[in-house]
Amino acid sequence: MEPVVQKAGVVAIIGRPNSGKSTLLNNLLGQKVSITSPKPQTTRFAIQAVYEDDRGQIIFVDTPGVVGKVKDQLARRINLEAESQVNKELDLVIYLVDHTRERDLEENKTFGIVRKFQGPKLLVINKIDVVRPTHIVQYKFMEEEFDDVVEISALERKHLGKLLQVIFEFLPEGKPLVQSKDLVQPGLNIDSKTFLSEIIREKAFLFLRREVPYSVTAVVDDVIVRDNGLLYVKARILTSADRYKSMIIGKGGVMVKEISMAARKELETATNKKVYLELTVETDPHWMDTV
Ligand SMILES: Nc1nc2c(ncn2[C@@H]2O[C@H](COP(=O)(O)OP(=O)(O)OP(=O)(O)O)[C@@H](O)[C@H]2O)c(=O)[nH]1
Ligand SMILES: [Mg+2]
Repeated sequence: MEPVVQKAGVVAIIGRPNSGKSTLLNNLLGQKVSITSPKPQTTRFAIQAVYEDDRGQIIFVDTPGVVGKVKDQLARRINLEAESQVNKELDLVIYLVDHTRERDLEENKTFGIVRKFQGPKLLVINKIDVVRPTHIVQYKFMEEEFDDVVEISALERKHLGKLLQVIFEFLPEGKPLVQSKDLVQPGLNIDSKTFLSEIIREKAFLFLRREVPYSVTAVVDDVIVRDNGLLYVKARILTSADRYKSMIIGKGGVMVKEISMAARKELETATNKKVYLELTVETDPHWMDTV
């Protein structure tokens, strides 16, 4: 039976770096739209994606985590992103916390942003698949500031159904905000070239150490479907300094090869095509000015 009441709304996922926001978004959608990694500020811009079922439509907004210590202008800009999303029209905010880490200044900075939101707020405690260490008591303390609390494991997809149910409860009645027929993919603000470059950046984040990932971005210049069905992707990793460039290339090119191979594999799964990835590394001291 068709339900009579349809719900619709915009829901932002806010949380400190690494709390699992992008993992949650991908697993709610059942499809990757946002890259993830164990390093903070993997997400650099807000990513909007649509979830839909017979209860209605949710536009999720995945936001970058706010870092405590700002090291460069990129981090400064990324840090403003979550706050600017909260100032937009939202129907609900999900505050995603990682109970395995202590509440600290960084966490409180993020909580400060969430607090400013006047509408309904959910406290979502992530990573419950991890038993120890836990600082869950510090987070439970905040319960009364929220309309509801849900414990989940974004990674292991635990209680995501329950979370969706609670989200729908708090959303207003309304018609879908985007027409499903216009949707080719759930991501609203990422075109296919951007998505391919994000996958490459994700692999760079996974393989590169220390501060090197923060010196890079990825750009896709060409995507061509060849006659034999092969997808040819020409891309560049840009880095801010020569000393990083040699680290990204690695001895005899091993590092860039590793990044490239991992990216190619995932691009093949994502596009369902054989992929040839031509990946080069370039120094561009000004790339941060253009993103
Ligand atoms: N054990 C466990 N790990 C998780 C869970 N959710 C996410 N992670 C891991 O936590 C790390 C960070 O996940 P992301 O989804 O990239 O975190 P994020 O909040 O989007 O981080 P930023 O984009 O940097 O703000 C990754 O290594 C994930 O695999 C979970 O439920 N359990
Ligand atoms: Mg993220």
